[in-house]
Amino acid sequence: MESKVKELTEEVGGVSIATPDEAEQFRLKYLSKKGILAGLFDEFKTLAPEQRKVVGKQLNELKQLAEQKFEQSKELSTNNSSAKKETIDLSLPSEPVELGSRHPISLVRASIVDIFTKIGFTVSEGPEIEDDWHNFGALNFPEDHPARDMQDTFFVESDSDEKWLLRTHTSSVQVRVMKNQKPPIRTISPGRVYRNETISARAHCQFHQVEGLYVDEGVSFADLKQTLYYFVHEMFGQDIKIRFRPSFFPFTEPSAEMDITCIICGGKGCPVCKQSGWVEILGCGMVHPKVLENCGIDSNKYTGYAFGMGIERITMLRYQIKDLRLFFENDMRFLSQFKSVI
Ligand code: 2NL
Repeated sequence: MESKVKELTEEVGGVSIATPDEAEQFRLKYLSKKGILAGLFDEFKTLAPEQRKVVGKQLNELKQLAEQKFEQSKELSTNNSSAKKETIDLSLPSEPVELGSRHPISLVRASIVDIFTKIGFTVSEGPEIEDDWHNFGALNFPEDHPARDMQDTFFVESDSDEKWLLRTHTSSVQVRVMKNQKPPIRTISPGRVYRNETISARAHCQFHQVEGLYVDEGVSFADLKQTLYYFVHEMFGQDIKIRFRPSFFPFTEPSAEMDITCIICGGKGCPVCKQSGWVEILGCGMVHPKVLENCGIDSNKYTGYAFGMGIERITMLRYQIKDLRLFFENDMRFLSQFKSVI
């Protein structure tokens, strides 16, 4: 038995294990319950006590050698696989860094601001939570006007006697400008406004507006028309036609609404313009003398024009967007389409 153990020690010492498969075969052959070593230990039990001393030592050494070999092979195979996983090709170009994009409403707001600041308008901003006077009273809204109703306006709960609300237009900002500055006043006020509307493809409870105001001596409706002609041609191109229709607002007299040729069909008639060839883009008029007086401006000396437009509407026409709700959902599939327009 002594020579058998010696032979096996040499054999085990010479084995080289390269793959997990070979390691398993090695374990089965030498170290498993039915393997060669288990057989040798069974045989060992039958030896005479004086033989056991010598053979026992050799057998234990053989067992240790086999176990060592097997353990080493395990390390080898795990090293190999982790080395494979971590292979990095340092010559590859790096991942591109994705740039964000500006929201279409911000893009159009910025173009509107550009167009008007080029001809001398300043930009004025103000609070989104307003008191009743700045939003309605100063603007000549009668006490029983439906806009003052809960159904149309979001009121803010407060302990004071004053009624507070979310502004329904940015005219409230222009009221502040007129109260604080002397004419000539030439300003636009872009910003978020709120109305208690049922949300649909064409209406939302929050949207964005740009209002314009020009107050000075001798300001006329002709000035208003020319300024708006200039705006539309800058915004939509020189070929666009414009028409004014009479309208009514409590804060302007006379009042008008302005249509432009439908951008989608070029005036031929389509579902967007309801086959009329025209789309409405803004309301305007001469500032009501009562509004000037409410803000401390002498209506015998000064006149003014004003206009207001929804930024969503202009953006929908400019980019042919059919559903207003897309502006507020922040769906990346929609927003990332404006990357190239930065
Ligand atoms: C619309 C109509 C309009 C104004 C806004 C205004 C502001 C002051 C005085 C008088 Cl401080 N008027 N703004 C005038 C006419 C129309 O907006 O349809 N907006 C979306």
